[in-house]
Amino acid sequence: MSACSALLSRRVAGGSCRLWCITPPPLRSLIHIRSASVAEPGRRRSDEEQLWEAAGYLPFTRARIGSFFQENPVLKNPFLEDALLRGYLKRHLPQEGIFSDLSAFGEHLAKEVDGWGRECEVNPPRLVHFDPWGRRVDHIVTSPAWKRMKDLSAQEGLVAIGYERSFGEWSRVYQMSKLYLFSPSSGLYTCPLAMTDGAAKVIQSIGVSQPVEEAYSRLTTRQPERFWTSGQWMTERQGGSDVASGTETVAVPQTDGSYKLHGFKWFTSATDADMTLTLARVQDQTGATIPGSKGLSLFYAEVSRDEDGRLRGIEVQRLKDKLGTRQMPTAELLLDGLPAHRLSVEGRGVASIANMLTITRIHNSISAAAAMRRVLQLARDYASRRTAFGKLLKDHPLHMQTLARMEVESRGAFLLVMDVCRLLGREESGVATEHDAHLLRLLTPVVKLYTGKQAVAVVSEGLESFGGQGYIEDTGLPGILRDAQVLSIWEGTTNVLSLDVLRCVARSSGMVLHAYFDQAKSLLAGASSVSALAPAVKTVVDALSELEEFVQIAATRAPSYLELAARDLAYSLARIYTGALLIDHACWKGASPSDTYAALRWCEQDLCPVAQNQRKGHYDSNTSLDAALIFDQSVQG
Ligand code: UCC
Repeated sequence: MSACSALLSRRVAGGSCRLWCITPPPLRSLIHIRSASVAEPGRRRSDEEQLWEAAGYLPFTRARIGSFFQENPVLKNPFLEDALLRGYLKRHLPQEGIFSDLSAFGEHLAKEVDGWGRECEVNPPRLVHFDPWGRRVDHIVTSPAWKRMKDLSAQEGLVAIGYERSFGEWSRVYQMSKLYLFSPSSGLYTCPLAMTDGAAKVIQSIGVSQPVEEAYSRLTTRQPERFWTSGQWMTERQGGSDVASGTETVAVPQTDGSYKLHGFKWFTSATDADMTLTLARVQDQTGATIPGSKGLSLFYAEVSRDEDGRLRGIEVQRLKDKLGTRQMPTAELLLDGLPAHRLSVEGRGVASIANMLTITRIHNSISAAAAMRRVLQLARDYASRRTAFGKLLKDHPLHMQTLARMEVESRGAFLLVMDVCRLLGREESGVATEHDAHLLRLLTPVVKLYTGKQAVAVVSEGLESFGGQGYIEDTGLPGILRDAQVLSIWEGTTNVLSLDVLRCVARSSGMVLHAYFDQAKSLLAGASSVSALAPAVKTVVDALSELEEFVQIAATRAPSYLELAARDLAYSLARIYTGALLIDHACWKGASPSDTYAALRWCEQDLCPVAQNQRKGHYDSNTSLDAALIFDQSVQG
C-alpha cells in the first residue's frame, strides 16, 4: 500500500472522510493534511486541530496560511536595556539630568526614530541630474525621514553637546553616549554628524573667525532651522589611504584672496551637506603645485546654488552603489571652480585635517560598539520569544554561550571607546596631562581599527542567532551587517591605521607607549585585593611584560620588521588595554558579578598576539613566502 492510500484508508477508518478524500489529492497536499490534522495513534489532537475538524476546515488553504507566526524581536528603550552604559555613567557622570535625557531619548528611539531609520533604508537617496526642461540641477533627493533625522540631531544636541561643554571634561562622554544610542536607529545619519563634529573641531582648533564664524555656529547649534552639516572631501580617484600623493585637486588663487577648486572627489559621503572641508594643492602663478603632503592645504567651501538653481562649481557625477550605508548619499563630485577659502597655512593640510580624522574615527568606533550592542539587544529579546527543540532559545546553554561571547566583545568595545571619549573630553576642557594627550593619539587609531573588525564579527554572529530570519532583508537585520562592514574601511583601513600607530610611536619617540604602559598598569591597581579577578590581572600583567619585551626587541630591528608587526601590535594594544579597563570596571563599587565574569572571559584570549607571532618568527623576513603563498600557481609532481 502506498503512503497515500494508507493515509486515505486511515481517514476513512476514522470516519471523517469527505469528498476531497475520494479523489486523491497530490501527495504534497496529503503530507500537509497528515502533519496537521490526522491524529497519530497515541497522540492527542490539539484544540486547534479539533476546531479545524469541527469547522470542516483544512489547515492550509488559499484562505489560511497556518496558525503559527514567530514573534519578531522588539527594540525596547536602548538606554534602559544597557546595564553597562548606565553603570558607566553612574560611576563617572552621575547626573540626574543626563539619565533623564538619555532615558527619554531612548524611549523616542524605540518608539519612533528607529522607524525613520528603516524608512531611510527603504527609501534611499537618488540623484536627479536634470529638471524636466533639461537644465542640469544635480539634486540629491533624500527621504523625509532623512530630513527629520537632521532636525532631531540639532534638537537633541548630538553635535552641540560636545561644544557646549556643560559637563566639563565629561561632555564628550555624554555626547557620545547619546550618539551610541542613536547610531543603530539613525539611518546612518551619524555619518554626517561625524563629519560635522570633525569640521567644528577643525574650525575650533584653527580659530573661530572669518570666514568660518557663521559656519561654526551653525554646525554646533541646537536650532534645526540653522543647523548645518559638513562633508569631508578627502578621497580622490588615486585612493583614499595615500592622501599625500593621491590628491590632484588644485586651488587657483583669486584676486580677493579666495580660491577656486578644480578636481575630482571620488568618495564624498553625506553629499547633501551644507559645507565641506577638503584638501587641494595651491597653484603658483605658473600653474605649478608642490607634490606630496607638503603641497596640501585645507579649504573650506559652502555648497550653494546660483540663481538658476545650479550647484556653484560642483557637478555630481553619480551616486555610489554601495554594499551598505545606502541610506546615505555618497557621491563622486567634479569640482569645477568651487569657490573656497584656505583655512590652513599652505602645506599644512594633512596636519590641519588630522583633528577631523580623530573625531570621525572616534565616531566610527562609537557606531561599531553601538552596532554590537543593538544586535545583542535584539538577539536577547528574540531568545525570550523563539522556541526551538521544545524550549526557548534562552534556555539552550549553547545559544547563551554564543550570546555571552558576543556580550564580552561588546562590553570591551564600549569601555575602550568610552575611555577614548574621556581622554578627548579632558583634552578639550584643558585638563589633559601630556600623558593623556599621548594616550589619546595612540588609542584613537587602535580603537577605530579594533572595534571596526569586532563589529563585523559580532553582528555577523548576531544575525545567525535569528536563524534564516537574520538573512531576510525586511527584518532590518541584514542592513546592520552591511552597514557594519564600512566601519573597518571608512576613515582608514585596519592596515593603514596600524601604520598610523607606528607613526605616532615614532613621532613621539615612544612617549605614547610610555603613557600606555603607565595607564594600563594603573588601571589594574584597584584589583590587587579582588581575588575573583586574580586570573585576569595575571594575564594582563604577563601580556604587558610580553609587550614591553616585544617593543625592546623591535626597537633594534629594521623598520620593515615593525611594519610587518604593525597589525598584531595594534591588536595587542587594544586587547591588553581593554582587559585592564574591564578589570578596572569590575572593581568599581557598583559593579555586578557579570562585570567580573566579562573581565575574566576577555582575558582568556591571547592578549598579546604580537609577542606570540614574534616568537614564531613571523616578522623576520617572510614577506617573500607570504607573497609566494598568495600567488602560488605551481602543482608539484
Ligand atoms: O576613502 C574613503 C571612503 C571609503 C568608503 C566610504 C563609503 C561610505 C562611507 C560611509 C560612512 C559611514 S574614507 C577615507 C579613508 N582615508 C583615510 O582615512 C586616510 C588614511 N590615511 C592616513 O590616515 C594617512 O596616514 C595620512 C593621510 C594622515 C598620512 O598623510 P601624510 O601626509 O603621510 O602624513 P604625515 O606626514 O604622517 O603627517 C602630516 C602631519 C604631521 O604633523 P606634523 O607635521 O606637525 O608633525 C602628523 O603628525 O599630520 C599629522 N598627523 C596626525 N595628527 C597625521 N595623522 C595624524 C593623526 N591621525 N592624528 C594627528
